[in-house]
Amino acid sequence: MFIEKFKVDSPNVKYTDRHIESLYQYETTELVHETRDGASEWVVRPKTVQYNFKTDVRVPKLGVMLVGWGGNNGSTLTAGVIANREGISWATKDKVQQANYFGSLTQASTVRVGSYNGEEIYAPFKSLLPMVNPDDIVFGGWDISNMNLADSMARAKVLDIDLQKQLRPYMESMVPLPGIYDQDFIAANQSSRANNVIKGNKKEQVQQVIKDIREFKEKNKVDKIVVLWTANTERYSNVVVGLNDTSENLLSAVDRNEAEISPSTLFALACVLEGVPFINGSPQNTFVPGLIDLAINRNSLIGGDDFKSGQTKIKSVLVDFLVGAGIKPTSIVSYNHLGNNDGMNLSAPQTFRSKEISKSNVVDDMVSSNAILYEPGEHPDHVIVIKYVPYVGDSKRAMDEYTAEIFMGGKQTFVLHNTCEDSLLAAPIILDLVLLAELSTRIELKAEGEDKFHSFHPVATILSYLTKAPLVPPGTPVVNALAKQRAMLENILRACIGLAPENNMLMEYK
Ligand code: NAI
Ligand code: DG6
Repeated sequence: MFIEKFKVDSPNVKYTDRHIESLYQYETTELVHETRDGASEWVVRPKTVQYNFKTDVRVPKLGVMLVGWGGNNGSTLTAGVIANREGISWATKDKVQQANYFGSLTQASTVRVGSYNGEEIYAPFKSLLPMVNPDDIVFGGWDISNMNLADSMARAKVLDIDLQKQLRPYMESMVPLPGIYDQDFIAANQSSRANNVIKGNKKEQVQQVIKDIREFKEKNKVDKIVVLWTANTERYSNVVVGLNDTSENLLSAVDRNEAEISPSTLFALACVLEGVPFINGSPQNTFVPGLIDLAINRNSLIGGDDFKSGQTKIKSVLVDFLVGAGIKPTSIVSYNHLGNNDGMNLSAPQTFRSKEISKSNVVDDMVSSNAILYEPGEHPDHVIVIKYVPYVGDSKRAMDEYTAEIFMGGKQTFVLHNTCEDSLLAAPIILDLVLLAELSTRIELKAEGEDKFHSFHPVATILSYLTKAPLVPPGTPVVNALAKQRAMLENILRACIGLAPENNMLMEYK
């Protein structure tokens, strides 16, 4: 059964005009290595930590500024949100299609809230806490191409033509602001696109981005802005001592106009200086140590890296299942071919390398969780291939072969073939990222023993479910397994309304 919304009735939860406050018992464990009577053993002690959560319920008017707004993802997301807001439907060769948010965790998935008369009751994920309604988002952003969003949507060749015709009037007047173009960081094949660029040195470019954010906020009368990079994949920046290793060094490197500071780092820097959340949807190391350092010092949210849309999502389910079942994946070979501008940019070795790194490390936590299957340091062979095939356009083909060792030396091989429009997978993920980033800036918490409420750590691990290479604070474990990532996010939001984590024990029926 489905319910639209619910309210929690508990002595540990208080609803006021400004906040939802909850008192929450976090059940965890403490491990110690003890020596008793000359023998050493691991001892696990259950531990309860009390937390107070306080969520500001005043949902702001949100501005979302996309870097790479005119790209396939940027134009598809903008079009999709307008189509939903305006209730647009269109004719396809199969049926009359209504706009929807399929693929969005916040808008199209549900959470279990309990049992009623022996029936499981589900509510929308977005009903857990007050979130921005996508209808109310004002979109804007930057692109090194000056094409308006209606023409960008046509260039992307993602959406049905009847839908495009209906959306054109809404999108023609949307023109991206000039972007920061540095041909050293993206493929040479992108140069013909770059007709809309911010001039000046790096310091001036950062100042221009800050000015753009302020003007956008003022012009559109929005309360808050979130900026998200969905521009081309860049090559990795070199991390160099004295250049970008600390916040001070990064800032003075920008002042010196150092060549090795990438456009994405400049955008992120502008956002951190302005206290605006910044999310990186591409694989490059935008968040060099100096930038992370600055974001932590200024408590400004950063999240990333690289949207987890299709092949990697399946990988982080399948390998988790295999390793969890005691089966040993030994070889994973992932081919991709695609014909959109992202594919063209990734045909250069240095940008491909960024994507290869991001796609390769996505099973590490699962492998290292099972020392029965893997020797220390042992890892499945994991190969990533990406080829540019213009004819298939945005309709990416992802082909995977998984080989695993089963009982008594047997071998099991899975072959997967996935075909779908890449941007239709990415757009709802972008929406979730900005909505959840905004929400997380309204949550404060306090563990027992702490005297003041504080925000989550500015490196937003809460967004991990949506990214291939989750950015985590130094010393924090990286979790790639999809079910764990979803559970983490859902359970934190449940804690904010004083509900226990979803434990699937179903004791009511035992
Ligand atoms: P796209 O190439 O269609 O769009 C990128 C846009 O960024 C282009 O319009 C380009 O002109 C613009 N751009 C390039 N450098 C810029 C800069 N410095 N400042 C402002 N604008 C700039 O690519 P698409 O398909 O939209 O993908 C965007 C990014 O998302 C890529 O890096 C891709 O690897 C990443 N991504 C995409 C996924 C998907 O499923 N579609 C999944 C994971 C990541
Ligand atoms: C080549 O695979 C193109 C990439 O931009 C991917 O489409 C994108 O990174 C999505 O990857 P995945 O593994 O999440 O499907």
